[in-house]
Amino acid sequence: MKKYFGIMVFAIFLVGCGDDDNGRGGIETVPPRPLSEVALEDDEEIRLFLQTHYYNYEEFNNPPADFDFNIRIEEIGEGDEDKTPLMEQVEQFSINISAEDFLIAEGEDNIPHNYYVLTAKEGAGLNPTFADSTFVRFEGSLLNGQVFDQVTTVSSFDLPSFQVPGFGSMRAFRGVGEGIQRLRAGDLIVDNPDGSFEVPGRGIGLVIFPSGLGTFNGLRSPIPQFSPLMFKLEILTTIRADHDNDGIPSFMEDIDGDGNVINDNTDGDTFGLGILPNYLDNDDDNDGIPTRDEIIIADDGTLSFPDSDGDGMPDYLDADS
Ligand SMILES: [Ca+2]
Ligand SMILES: [Ca+2]
Ligand SMILES: [Ca+2]
Ligand SMILES: [Ca+2]
Repeated sequence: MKKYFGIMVFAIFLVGCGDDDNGRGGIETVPPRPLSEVALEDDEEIRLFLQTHYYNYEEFNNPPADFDFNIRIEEIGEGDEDKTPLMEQVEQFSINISAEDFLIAEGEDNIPHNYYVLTAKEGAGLNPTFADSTFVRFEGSLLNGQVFDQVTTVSSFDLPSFQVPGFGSMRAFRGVGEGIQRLRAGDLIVDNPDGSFEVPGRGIGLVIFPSGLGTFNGLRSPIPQFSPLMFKLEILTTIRADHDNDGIPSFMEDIDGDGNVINDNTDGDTFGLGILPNYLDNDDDNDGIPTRDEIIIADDGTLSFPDSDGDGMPDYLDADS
């Protein structure tokens, strides 16, 4: 806990100055620590947590009649020594993060960040892609169990939003977007007589990620700086979005194939203060012909991409054809 002491004092100072709680004041005045150093430290903390805790897997394996399908995590203590630790039940993934993703310190590119996903109940539907629009329930907490955000009805998450650089509210929880993609959605939506609904086939799981996939050095009370985070997730449905309605599903507008649609902007054009990436642009090569008129959509929905001048660049991305 010692390392947080100075930060607590700073947080109190910020409140005293009437700053908002989104941490922007802190970003300008607290120098961020190196991503690589924090990533290793966070991973150690997460792995220790996974080795010393277990979840109610026995209930998920043989659900009692009144089971609420909530993940409950306990510390392995006296009488629990025979429980299987989370470490043996999670899958480990890794993605690279660069300092520029936070619009902060320079010089640290492609630093590996491990995150861990537990599938407590496999969904009956599809895996969301990185460009899908999803409907989920979630509960976000610190590793000590303190809950800082929760939606028990339904929340809509457009997954590309988690990859917009900077400290926007979504990028600060990129690990959530990654976790959602590793779980499966439900299939059928069942309406209840009282007007509510349920998705019995929904996927239920947990993602635990380092602060480089979270708020990092941002101040978002009550999350301390450089804090690993944990989210329980229920994936209700996922929609293969076509954000710009040009006929090409958004996940197919990731031209460089890096799992991120924000950084693909063939014609380099802008919109307002930001860029207009292909997945939001209905004329990707800016030749005045809508993408929809430069591709072929068969009756069964199959797409094909003509290349009239044969230069290897399909017409819809090729300004001179
Ligand atoms: Ca599209
Ligand atoms: Ca991309
Ligand atoms: Ca075009
Ligand atoms: Ca061409």
